[in-house]
Amino acid sequence: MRLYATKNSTYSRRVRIALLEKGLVAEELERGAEARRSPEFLALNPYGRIPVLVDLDEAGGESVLWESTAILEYLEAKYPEPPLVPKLPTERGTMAMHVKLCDLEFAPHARTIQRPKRFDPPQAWDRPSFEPAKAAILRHLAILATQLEGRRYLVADRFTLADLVYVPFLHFHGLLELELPDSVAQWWQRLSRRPSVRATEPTF
Ligand SMILES: N[C@@H](CCC(=O)N[C@@H](CS)C(=O)NCC(=O)O)C(=O)O
Repeated sequence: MRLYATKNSTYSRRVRIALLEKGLVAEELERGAEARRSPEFLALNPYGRIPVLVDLDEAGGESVLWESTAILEYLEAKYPEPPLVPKLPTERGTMAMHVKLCDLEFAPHARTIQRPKRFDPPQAWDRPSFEPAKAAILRHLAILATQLEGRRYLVADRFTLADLVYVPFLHFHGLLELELPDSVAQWWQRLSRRPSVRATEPTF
């Protein structure tokens, strides 16, 4: 199995966490911004984005997958133990809802702020775009806080993909200058203590 990623990529971190949780080892190939524009990489993922996972398919050929949440679902289907997806249909539906909402209501807004703050000099920051992004994040966090009230994890009282997808973005709550609601802060403390989460911390 090969994972095209970088150590500091948020979406790739999701896959790196899932691999560790499942005790799987992939050959990790760093593909920074320039390498992602190469014809070789675009032949793998025409969108030029990481993560990309290459694995053997059922016919003995190679499957190439991109989109972090699709890769997470694939890993679960092919390597179901230990499970990162609950068994009950209602729990699965709830998990899928949270995964989707993370990508619709949290990750893109977090990225609007954290990407330039991490990678660009301050004079290049589009500061006016930060305010609506932060407002959208705060709105979402308030809803998430009610979902987490009295719970240790988002679904099924254990760590699932619903929690995992948030990790790389919540990691930057300090950089985003967010004050986390109590139930979210406690959840984040719990998540950040996991060995898979600690082992994949970005270097900046
Ligand atoms: N929806 C994609 C987003 C992937 C993504 O945006 N990855 C970033 C790195 S964290 C990237 O490759 N950006 C380069 C680009 O968008 O051109 C996923 O979930 O995998």
